[in-house]
Amino acid sequence: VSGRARAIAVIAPSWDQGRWARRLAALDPDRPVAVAPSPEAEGAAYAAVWMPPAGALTAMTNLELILNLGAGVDHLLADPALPDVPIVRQVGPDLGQRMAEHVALHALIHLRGHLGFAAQQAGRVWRPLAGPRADQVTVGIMGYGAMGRACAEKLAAIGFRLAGWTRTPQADPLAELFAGEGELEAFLARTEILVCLLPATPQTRGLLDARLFARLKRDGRFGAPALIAAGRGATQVEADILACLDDGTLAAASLDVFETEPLPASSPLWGHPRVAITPHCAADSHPDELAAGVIGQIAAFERGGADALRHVVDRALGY
Ligand code: OXD
Repeated sequence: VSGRARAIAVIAPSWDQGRWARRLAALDPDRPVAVAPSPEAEGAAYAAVWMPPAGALTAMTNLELILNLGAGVDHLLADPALPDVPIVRQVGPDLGQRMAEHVALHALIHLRGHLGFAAQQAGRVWRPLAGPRADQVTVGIMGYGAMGRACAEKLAAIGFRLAGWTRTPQADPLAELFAGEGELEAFLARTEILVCLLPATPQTRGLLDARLFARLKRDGRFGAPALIAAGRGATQVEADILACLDDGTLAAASLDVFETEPLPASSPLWGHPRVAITPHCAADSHPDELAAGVIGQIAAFERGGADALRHVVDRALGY
């Protein structure tokens, strides 16, 4: 409608859409914000989405830009009818801070053998266990983008030694970085606590399997390695995680993501004494924190077009 700002549609049916819409409208009062499904949402230029139902974006004939309200875009890219407009995702400091809190907590849980103490407490057992210090243990981060870097900062402050694995070669004073398939072996050979933040792409599907866990470092002060998975469940083979926990290839695991979510009640992971489970909330998106970034991206797009956008998704790479 001429004279009116181009509208935003909020399409996030598994979240509190009204709250996102109210927050976006409060920050950009001249711009209509509509919650889907509605004719207003269907006519909007901008789609602010989290796991939109299949077809919801195809129906938006005025669509110019998709703003993914989380970091991962695997579910968007799985839609064969996804409109050919730019997609931006969340990569900012808020999600980085949350992910870093989660990863630092779980790295310390494994460093200090806390799952063992929890089991002892349940049995009223008083038995001190001494392990290594953080500076004697290497945490290896697979997926060393903005979130991986945020984790590295917190882990370095605690004293951990750090390694990172990336798709293309990078350098970082905080961590020894390894790139690509060719350097995966060297990365795994020094990693004692493996943190996986990788997106789900055809290249990462099922990467965390028994063969990979067997290549982690196990002859240091830390002993058998631990896994912290907080990227996407599609990157892991849960049957292998269980088998490796049971045969000692892995000492323990912290899992925030799963092959099937919610994790089915029948999964043996739930009751495993050396598994810590969280329900995919390591780095949740909060409208109060992220709405300003969404509005900022739209303002940049209206001023400078697609070239002015940040954190644009590369469809071929899948993130
Ligand atoms: C995300 C997530 O992708 O929370 O942001 O999984």
